[in-house]
Amino acid sequence: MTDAAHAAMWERLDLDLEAHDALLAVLGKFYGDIYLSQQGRLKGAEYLDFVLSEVHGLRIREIQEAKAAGKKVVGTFCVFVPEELTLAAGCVQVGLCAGAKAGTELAETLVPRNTCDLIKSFVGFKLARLCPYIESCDLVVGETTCDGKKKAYEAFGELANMHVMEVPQCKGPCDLALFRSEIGRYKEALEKLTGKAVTAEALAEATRRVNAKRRALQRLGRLRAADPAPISGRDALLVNQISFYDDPDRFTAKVNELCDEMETRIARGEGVAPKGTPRLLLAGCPMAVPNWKLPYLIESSGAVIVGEESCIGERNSRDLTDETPADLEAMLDALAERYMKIDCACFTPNAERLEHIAALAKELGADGVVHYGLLFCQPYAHEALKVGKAMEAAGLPYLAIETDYGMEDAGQLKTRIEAFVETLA
Ligand code: BJ8
Repeated sequence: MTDAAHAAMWERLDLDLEAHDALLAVLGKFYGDIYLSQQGRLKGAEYLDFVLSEVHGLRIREIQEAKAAGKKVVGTFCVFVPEELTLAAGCVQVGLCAGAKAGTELAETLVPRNTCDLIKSFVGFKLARLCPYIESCDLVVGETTCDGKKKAYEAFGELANMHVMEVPQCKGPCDLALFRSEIGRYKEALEKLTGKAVTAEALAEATRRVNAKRRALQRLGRLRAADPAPISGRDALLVNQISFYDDPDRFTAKVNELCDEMETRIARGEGVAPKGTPRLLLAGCPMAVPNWKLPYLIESSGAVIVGEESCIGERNSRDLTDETPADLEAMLDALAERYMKIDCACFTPNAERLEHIAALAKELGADGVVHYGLLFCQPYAHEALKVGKAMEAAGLPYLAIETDYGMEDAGQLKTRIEAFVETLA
């Protein structure tokens, strides 16, 4: 696709072309510095480079072609939106990434200044007309997770066609029943959007496809237990980020190819960093594209990241949806059960998250845990304290970091990370 064809497509989507060009230039430079500078990358990382280089190009064209063929596009911000149902309704689902500082001043006209950058980013991208994914959506699905998001959706609903799912805050039987009814309400919203009923056959097929994607990510996650680490944390994060917007079947095939290559590399005793390099588990808030700051700082400080306990990471692939039910209602029950296992910090109590982090660190042979909290994120700030105590009890060195999307604190963070990594060596 030529530059002119790209530009014409973005113009049809009513993007601010000048600001969008500037964004892509910054993104390209950032990607070059953080990704292309890495040594010993897997050959399969070419897929990641290609997807990223065409993130606003070929993938958007595919989505436009799907729309022209009658498909609807659904945008999401959270892993509570069941992709199985979206695909069963014949729609394309895309994650609306929200990982860059963009349109911040505009965003602050709709949300308070002391709102996390993830929220400001999705509001800013929309108001500044910078994101071809948002502009391609026929429906945007929000969810009542943290207070910041749910109040932001009230404002965002003025800008886009929105459906908001109610996510309970506790995990008792009545909460499961509530979420089950929300699954039914989401199914109805999709049926209204497409004019077609979701069938049991379509949902069974979609569940198999989404589970296949999760199985590929689980396989990749398990291979990261090897020492030397067969893939960098940066590339593994990118795999997880891409999982939210690439075609699901292509993604699954490519990740399995990447895993084949990782197995060969492990058998040869090769990796991205020498055996014995300090290994860290990154836990906390999700890191959407292009939020690569902290992984870069960690991996340029003498450590390698071996896992991400995050929604753009293991939390999103840990649980499969039961594929055995044969009738539609039982399949919807299975979806509610699977999604209510997610251990987001928005739940109270949320002790299972502490157990998951300790277990994951052990499985991956992590030498320590770094907790990432996004500035102004209350749920993860609270849990950072609890995770610290749990890691102390598990005998795991721990560093809690709170930061935003800006680079102003990069030097200070690097000093803290280097000091932490030195204690592990
Ligand atoms: S299931 S983690 S994707 S809500 S960083 S916006 S929590 S103030 S992102 Fe999340 Fe779903 Fe939970 Fe996962 Fe609020 Fe915190 Fe901002 Fe956050």
